[in-house]
Formats: sequence, C-alpha cells, structure tokens
Amino acid sequence: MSTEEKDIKAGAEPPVDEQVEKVSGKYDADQITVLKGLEGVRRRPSMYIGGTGSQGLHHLFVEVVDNSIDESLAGYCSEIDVTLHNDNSVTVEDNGRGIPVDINKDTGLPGVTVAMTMLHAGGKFDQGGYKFSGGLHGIGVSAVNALSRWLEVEVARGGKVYIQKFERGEPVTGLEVVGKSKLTGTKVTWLADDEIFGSIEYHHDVIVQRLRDLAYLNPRVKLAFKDENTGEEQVFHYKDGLIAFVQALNKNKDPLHKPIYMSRRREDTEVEIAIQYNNGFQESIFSFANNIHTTEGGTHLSGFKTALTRVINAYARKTGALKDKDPNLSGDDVREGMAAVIAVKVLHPQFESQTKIRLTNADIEGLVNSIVGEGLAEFLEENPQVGKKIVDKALTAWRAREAARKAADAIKRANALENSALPGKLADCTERDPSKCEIYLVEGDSAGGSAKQGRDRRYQAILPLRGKILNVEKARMDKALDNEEIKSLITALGTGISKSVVGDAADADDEEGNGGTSGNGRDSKFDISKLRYDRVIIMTDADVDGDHIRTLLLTFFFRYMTPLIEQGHVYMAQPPLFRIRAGKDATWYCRTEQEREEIIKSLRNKNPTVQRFKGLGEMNPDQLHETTMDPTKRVIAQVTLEDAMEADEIFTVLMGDKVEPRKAFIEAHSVSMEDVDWHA
Ligand code: 0RA
Repeated sequence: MSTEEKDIKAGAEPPVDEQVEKVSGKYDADQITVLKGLEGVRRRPSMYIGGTGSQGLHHLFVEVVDNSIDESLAGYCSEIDVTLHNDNSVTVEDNGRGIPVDINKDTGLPGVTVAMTMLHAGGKFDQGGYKFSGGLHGIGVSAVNALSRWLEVEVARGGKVYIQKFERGEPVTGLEVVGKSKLTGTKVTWLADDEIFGSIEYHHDVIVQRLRDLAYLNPRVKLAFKDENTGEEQVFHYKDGLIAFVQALNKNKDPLHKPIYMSRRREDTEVEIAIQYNNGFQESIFSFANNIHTTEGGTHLSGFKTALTRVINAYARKTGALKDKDPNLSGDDVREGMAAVIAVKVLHPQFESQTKIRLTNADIEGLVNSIVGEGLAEFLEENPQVGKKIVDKALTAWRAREAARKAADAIKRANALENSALPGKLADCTERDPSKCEIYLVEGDSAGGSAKQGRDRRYQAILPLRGKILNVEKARMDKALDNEEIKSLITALGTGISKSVVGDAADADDEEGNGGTSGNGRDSKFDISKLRYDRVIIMTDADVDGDHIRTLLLTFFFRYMTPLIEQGHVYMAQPPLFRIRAGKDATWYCRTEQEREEIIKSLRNKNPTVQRFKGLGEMNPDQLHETTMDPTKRVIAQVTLEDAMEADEIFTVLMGDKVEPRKAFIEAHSVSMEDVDWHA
C-alpha cells in the first residue's frame, strides 16, 4: 500500500471486505491475510479513542499502560516505567512475560506483529491472561500503533531480545532478534501522529493522576514516571492499596478509626472497598470500575450507597442508638465525614460518556448492594467500637440537618406570617437598597449600644450578639443553629440557609430507598438574592472570647451560607487596640504594639498617655465611629473562603470538649496573629 493511500483525511470507513487484504512484507508473509482494521482507526480515530484532541492523545498512553497493568493482574508484572521523551515520544516498559513472539497459526505472523497490527488481537492469546482486561474502549495497542507516526516494540522473552518497528501502523521491519537477556518484559515507544492529533502536548498532571490511581488500585505494581523535559521522576507504589488511598484522602483530617477494608467476589464480579470516617463534614467517595475512574459514579456507587445507608440504619436500631419511633438516618447523614474508595471488576463493563464516566451495567447495582451489605454488617458486628463511632457521627449529622431544617422552617414561617419579622435586637438602617447597606455583627450589648450610636443609620445596621451565650455552650454547629442569636442573624440577613455538601463522585440517583426527605435539610434553601446587606461585618473584641465568636460565625457562614463568603460579602472589622494622646487635640489609634511603639518614640518629649482598649465597649460611640465604622477611615478585612475553611477546621478543636487541643491551638494561633494581644 502506498503512502498516499494511507494519508486519510476524511471520508467513510471502507466496507468490511475491503479491510481484508494480503500483506506482503519483508518478512516471509506472502500467504498471510490480515484484517486491515488499522486503516479504519486512522479514518475514524474518534470511534476508537473518543477524539483527536488532548484527551485522545492521553488515551493512547492509558491504553498502553493498561496493557501492562493487565499483565500484572495476571500475576506476572511488578514494575511499569513510563518515560516522556524530549521529542514527545513516550515509552512504557514493563517486566511482564513479554508479548509472545512465536508464530501465530492463523496468520503466520509473530504474536507481537499480530498484537500491533490487528484490532482487538489481544483476546486471541490471553487464555492465560486476566479476564477483566481491557481499558475503557478495549481498543488494544494496535490502535495506538495505527495513530502513531512511529512505534517501536521491544520484547525480552525466552532468553532473547526482539525489536520491531512500525510507521503509522505498518511494519517497517520484521521482528528482529537484537540481543540476549535473562529477563522478560515489553517496552513500547511511540510518537503520536501529529496528522491525527495536531499538536502533541502531554499534560504531566493527567499522566501522574492516572499512574497514581493505578498504583492505589494495583498494590503489587510499582509505577514510575520520568519526564525528560523537566528531569522530574516520581514513583508510585502503595502496598496497602485502597487502604492507603482512603488514608491519603484523610491526610489532613482526623480519622475516627482504622480504615475498614473488604474485598469480595461473586459471580465473576469483584468488589473492593475501603472506608474511613473523619471528624469533618465532607463526603469524599472515589469509584472505579475495571481500573477506570468513574467520575460520575454509576450502578456500583449506587449499590454501595444503598447498602451503606441500609446497614448503618439496621445497626443503629439493633444497638438502640435509633429507637423505633426515630426516622431513618439519610444517605447524607451516614456519609458525612466519610472518605471511601470503591473499586469493582466486572466482566463486560458498560460505560456512559467519554468525559464524565459512569458505569451502567444494571445487574451490578444489586450485586454490589448485596456484597457490601453483607460485608459491612459483618464488620460492624465484629467491631462495635467502630460501629458506635460511625453511628454517633451519623446521628450528629442528622441532628445538625434537623436543626437546620427547623431553623429554616421557623424563619420561613415567621417571614410568611409577618413580612418584616426582623429580630427585636436589630437596629436596622433606613436605606432599602441592599447594595448600599451593611450590617455590623457586634459582640456584646454594651458594644452594640456604642455601635448603634456611632453608626450612620441611613445605611448601617447593627445586630448585637451576646457573646456569652454563644461561647459558654461550646456549641456544636447544630446547637448553634438552635441558638436565638443565630436565628436572629439568619432572619436579619434574609437569605435563609442550606447545608453545603462537597463530594467527589456526586451521584444523582436517589439511592436512599426511604422515600422521605426527612431530616436532610433539602427543603430549605439559601438564596443570595434575598441578602439584605451587601457587607456583613463581624466586629468582635480582640481577645479569646472574641475569637471564639468570630470562629463560630465564620464556621456558620462557611457551612450554611457558603456563597455569602464566596461572593465576598463577609468582612472583619479591625478595631484599634490602643489610643495615644499627646496634648489636647493630638490623638492616634493603633492596631498593633509595634505601631504603638513607633508613635510613642516619635512623641518622646510630649509625655503621651496610652489607653488600651480591652474591649469594644470601652470605646465611646464617637471613637468607635471614627476608628472602626466610618467607611472613609476604617479598615475592614474581606473574609476569603480559605479563612472560613480554616475557621471550620479549628471550630471542632476550639469548641469541642477536649481542653488540651484547644489550649494548644490558642497558643499556636496567638503567635501568628500579630494584631491581637492574647495575653491581655
Ligand atoms: C498476550 C499473552 C501473554 C502476554 C501478553 C499478551 C502481554 C501483552 C503486553 C502488552 C504490554 N505488556 C505486555 N505483556 C504481556 C502471555 C503469553 C505467555 O503465556 O507467556
């Protein structure tokens, strides 16, 4: 076949009979017919690799690595090395058995040649191989060959080293013996064809992510990555597999127990699961099917979730944590603070969509549900301490959601009854255009009084929050939602609340099976368009109590009004710590000790007097106005999502029952916050 005929630009795929033709090569093959499917691959690459963009390019890499992974699944390969070369070619080398080199009966060609030139040739040999093989499309390495400007395969097997070279899928040499080796393995190097892909640009992250996933999923294999462009080298090898995976997911969290692990197989389906709860609130589940990251979940994930909800409810009832009259825990409740990885191997996986991958095999849902159900129930029976922790965690989540729902409903009801059921303590502003308004959340009634007098009532509203109440409770968030102060706050802002849930594999299926929305807070909704003030300014004392309240408020905003922070509506006032006076009319306010020292130094002969404000309440209304509330003079700090996330993290420590971590936190924190004098 001439080069011209190979340069396919467009057009329909030739009919099947045309795809069969004689191959006459340099290598004794006159009598051989070979399916010329590779032409079809070049004509319609998208049918085989999903597209000719970046994703398709990376798919070639995935396909080749998956072949080596299959060899390791069969039990013969422990190491896979990937190298990205300067010329944009890629090498994948493994220490498996090596692709067979003996002559294949049907074709009269060496196994390697067949594997590289015939579509779906892999299956012809792999009786001894692994039955769950095949990547997302199962296209085989021949498709990679077809879409490569050149490809070189090297096999070490039976004491010899063989090489064969190809260009755009066509052999340009026979399979040649080039040396000897006691080792075995396969090494494939290819340069993707720029006629197909336009530009050849690999993304480090995509490659590394894939190798890392494969390393977690295949604990026996060590995967190494080398980028010759940057000199970077990384090795991925996780002997603990999925257990290491969930531990990594919980890396910056406080786990509640050792990871739960189970691996079971039934009817040609394998299910492997690791679960570890942490004391946080996010749900983070990664699901895989035949080593493919199913970013959109699917039947395996649904089966898992249904089983989890059912088993934890059954266990909670059996142990008396849930009484007969209590409603079931919802899926959201039992997954709060859960990190989990579920990996299934199924015989004939069906996937939906190229980019957002979802497993669709219908029978897998019930199978996983049943397998996980049994395994998890057994585990809880045998590990009651872990069982109790999980149930307690879910009950806390349930209470929080219940409280959120009640609070939101109460507010909705109040609003419905009386259009402006604003809290009595709120000193509202007169302006009605929210974009011009701001609200100060002020710690304490006395500071609240000063703020009311010191404000510009046209556009500044004041809501005093009694710090003691919030603080003494060492409140959990669900308690805080029950708190009158927080209810006032929600009403004053006007937005309502909703619980934010962050998860990886969001699965839209209703997997609960309990029908109701009871207790999941879904019926309440945060609505930013109802926000009554453009700026929400937290004004607390610069002491430990003030910090508690600020942490609680930020945590509350983070969890129940996330967009308020995301969209930059939340600020922190920066009241001064010192007032310096020299003579009658000369006054300075400063926020740090350093500032104070500098001013005093400059006033050496003027006998300055220094006043330290122990709290906002010590400032008179004029001072408060001038230093902290007057938009032309004040300093306010916009709260970022990171600030709020940090508050959320320390909330548990700060408000929790344990004294030691709280102390440690406050001490550690006092150093980093130079604005605040904690030792006052
Ligand atoms: C077919 C049969 C055998 C191994 C392989 C294919 C094989 C393919 C690839 C692709 C990349 N690395 C690979 N390693 C092995 C087993 C033949 C035997 O029985 O020894």
